[in-house]
Amino acid sequence: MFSRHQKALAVLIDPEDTMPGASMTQLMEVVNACGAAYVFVGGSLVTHNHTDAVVRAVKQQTDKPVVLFPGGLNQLSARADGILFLSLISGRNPEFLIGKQVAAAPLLKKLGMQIIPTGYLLIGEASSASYMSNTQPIPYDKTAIAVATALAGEMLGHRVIYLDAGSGAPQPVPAAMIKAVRQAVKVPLIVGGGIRSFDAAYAALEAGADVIVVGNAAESNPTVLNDIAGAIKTFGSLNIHK
Ligand code: 1GP
Repeated sequence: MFSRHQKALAVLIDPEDTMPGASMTQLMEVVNACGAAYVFVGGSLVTHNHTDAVVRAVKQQTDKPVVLFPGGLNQLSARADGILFLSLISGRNPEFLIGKQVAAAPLLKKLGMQIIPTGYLLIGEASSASYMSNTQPIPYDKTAIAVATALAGEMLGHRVIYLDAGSGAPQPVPAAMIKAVRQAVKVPLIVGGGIRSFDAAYAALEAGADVIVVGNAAESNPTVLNDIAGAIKTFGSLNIHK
């Protein structure tokens, strides 16, 4: 679903913050108009079982692929086009490396959606994701550890590497780290967390991100997506990938 040859924007909808309704409709109008390639759905802490209703509402409002980015087993939906089948390889918590995946696999097999094996790295400071997963993120300046971890993820068979500074991160993943990981692995690279502006998006893309993920900034001000999509356009691609 992801490509190393065309840069793309994914907009993240956290079902804890955005339910079907006026604010989702407003967000989806901008998502459709700005040329985002994907909608991701998921969150670190979702306290209800309405993810399916959120995915249904999103699918009613866009034809872009909807990809689950689940923080837990209560965030699955048969209506999604695919799932980032995450293994939290920056951490050492077996539940998030393999435990939840074992619990989810039989159900996912029945649902038949595209499974995207994803080596997931939390970067930077403590975040909701690091807290909820009981794992330590890789510090912003420990580039060599991020590179070694991403390499191990690729060697283990992950098809995508996702560097995430965490939702609402004060600083995005540093360009130097993205660049070093990009040089080390061949698989597509997703980068997210704290990307709120054209400049931050441009820096991540220039450093080698193939897909940038924007959540919080779009939830609080959907029109920022137009600026961020502009950063994608400067790299000559704004496309929907299947
Ligand atoms: C978090 O990468 C995503 O998992 C998006 O982060 O909400 O900060 O954009 P933001």
